[in-house]
Amino acid sequence: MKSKILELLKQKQTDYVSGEQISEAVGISRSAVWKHIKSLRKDGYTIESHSRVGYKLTATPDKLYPEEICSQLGTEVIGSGIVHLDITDSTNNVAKELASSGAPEGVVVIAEEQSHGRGRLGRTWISPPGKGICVSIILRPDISPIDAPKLTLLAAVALARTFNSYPGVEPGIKWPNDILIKGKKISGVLTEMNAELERVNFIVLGIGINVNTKIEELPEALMPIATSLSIETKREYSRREVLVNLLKNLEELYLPFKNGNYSMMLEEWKKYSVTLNRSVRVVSQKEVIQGKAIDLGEDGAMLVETVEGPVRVLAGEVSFI
Ligand code: BT5
Repeated sequence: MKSKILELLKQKQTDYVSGEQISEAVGISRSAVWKHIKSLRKDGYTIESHSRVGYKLTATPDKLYPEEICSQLGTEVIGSGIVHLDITDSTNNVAKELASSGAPEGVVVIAEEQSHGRGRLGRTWISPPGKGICVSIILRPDISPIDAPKLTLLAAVALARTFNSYPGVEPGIKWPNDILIKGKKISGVLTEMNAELERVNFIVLGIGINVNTKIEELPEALMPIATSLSIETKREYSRREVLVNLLKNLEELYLPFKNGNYSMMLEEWKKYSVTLNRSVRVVSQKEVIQGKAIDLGEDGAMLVETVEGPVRVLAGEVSFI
């Protein structure tokens, strides 16, 4: 009901819509219309009301509400459902719970704030409320668990495409899951999986983006290594627009991936890579590998030329040397 009313108010834009028109169009009583208007105001929408003329929407809050996202998506799979939360511990946790209880592919969980945003290996993702994007997407590809890392690469390409569409922003992908701008991290991907030996049950792609985050809003330790779209270009962005852009890019890459077509995506990854052809140190849970990053395998592994010969690296933290 609320989104229908919102739609009506948006259609009229500068004009008033009478309570009677809304009640007829939506099929509810005038007092029910009033209740929904109150609730929309509580959500942050500024709606003027005048006794004889009705209601007029004058401002939309900077929130990632499903009504605002859905109307602009036009996707088949990604965004098949949208869950919005003002605050949660981690959108990946919520998405995993939803997926475990049967939520379909494409469901997106968005939070304005996370109290325990996670990175890989127990690390933290910091996101000042309302400044960035914290989003998790449920996927159910028919793939084997060893192919799951490709989805991290796919998400990185979708992010790079998204950032690349803003003038003055040149994104680079640092293997496997960081998006950098001028060497500083603007976004990270946390891919989590629920699988059996041969089959993936579901994958949750968790993505964090610094959009309008100011450097002083981040902890001191991150200041020298983090950046945001607005730090880079000295202007504010509609988080809604950035999210819609990202979800569309994800869909554009994911639909072919589901049909086994991902070689173009891997080529695009290489185009955006800031890791290939660089001297790197990769610290994994088992070992430290040092050498030149020379290629990206079909499986998402990075090929490092070491003094003892080429080594395939499947996971780890890269630093440049
Ligand atoms: C990542 O891990 O970069 C994955 C981040 C994924 C976050 C999203 S938000 C939505 C979803 N829900 C979650 O709980 N998580 C996902 P990793 O490569 O391990 O990097 C973590 C490191 O990035 C930290 O140790 C910090 O050094 C750095 N970091 C943390 N917050 C940052 C920020 N806002 N901007 C830049 N760097 C940050």
